[in-house]
Amino acid sequence: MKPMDQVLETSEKIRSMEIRGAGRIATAAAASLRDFSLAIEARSLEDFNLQMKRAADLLLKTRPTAVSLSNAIRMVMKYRAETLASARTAVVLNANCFIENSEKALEKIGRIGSRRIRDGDVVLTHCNSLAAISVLSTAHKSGKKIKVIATESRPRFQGITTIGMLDRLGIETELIVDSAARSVMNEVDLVVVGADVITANGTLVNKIGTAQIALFASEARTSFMVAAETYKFSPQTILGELVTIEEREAGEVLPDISKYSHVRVRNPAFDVTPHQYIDMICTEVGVIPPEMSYLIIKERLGWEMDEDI
Ligand code: RI2
Repeated sequence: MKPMDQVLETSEKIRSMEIRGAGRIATAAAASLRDFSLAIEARSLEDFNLQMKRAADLLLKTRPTAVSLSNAIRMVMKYRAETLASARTAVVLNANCFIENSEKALEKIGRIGSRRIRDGDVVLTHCNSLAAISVLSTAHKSGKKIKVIATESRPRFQGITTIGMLDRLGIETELIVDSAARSVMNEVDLVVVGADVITANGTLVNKIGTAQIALFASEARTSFMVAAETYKFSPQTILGELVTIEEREAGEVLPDISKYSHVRVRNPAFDVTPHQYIDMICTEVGVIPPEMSYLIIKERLGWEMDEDI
């Protein structure tokens, strides 16, 4: 396989959602860039930089919403080197460092977030988030008896992946259709979801359906926690950039649209939850109120105002 074919293959897996989940696409992109850097033959440092940039651009274009992808690529591509050999070493180091930190972050989020779960709690989760599942599994492993209610998460049914994971962990789980979220909310003690993007003012962009669950939770006075690694925060939003909401193919919602003449199927993959509905964001550096997101971006992502302007 040619080096670029490996990048194309990973890009296609991310685009088609064979590899999915904000964290998983980020680590897959980092690993792809690392493997590409080791496999390419470059005539000079400039040639290496150019080839790396092409690969990074390909991966970046796969899914437009999750900022984890651009943050991961930015971190890997932040190499400064004088020679070809040191450039390669730096890319490998950056990528491995990102992947390792992201694994550690998941563990820490689990340890911190699980403290908010009490013995006997009922927790509702939406879609399939490794960060949210880390919180649930850590609570379960620490001996707390919990029950999880998981939504199906149409149209891609990531909820089925979630119930499979929870089942393997031995956690008592109930599966509901997305529209049953309000019906069960009065039984729920805590909602835990993941994040695709958290903006500078603490707004959450996550799987379609999250915003209505947050609204229901707020109405029922149920706590709402977001579990997210700090690389899910968006530096671009400090500059006023809006988050692009990915619209996916109609066929994911309705396989045969051809028999209708006047119907258009809309399939936004994510929605926006205002920070007022979020009680806490559990990151690897601690639990923060959403209003502190700006500080996470400045301090954790080492992001400077003049970058990208
Ligand atoms: P982790 C997923 O996006 C879901 O929206 C999920 O909440 C989020 O990524 C975070 O997942 P998609 O790829 O990074 O299913 O916590 O569209 O695993």
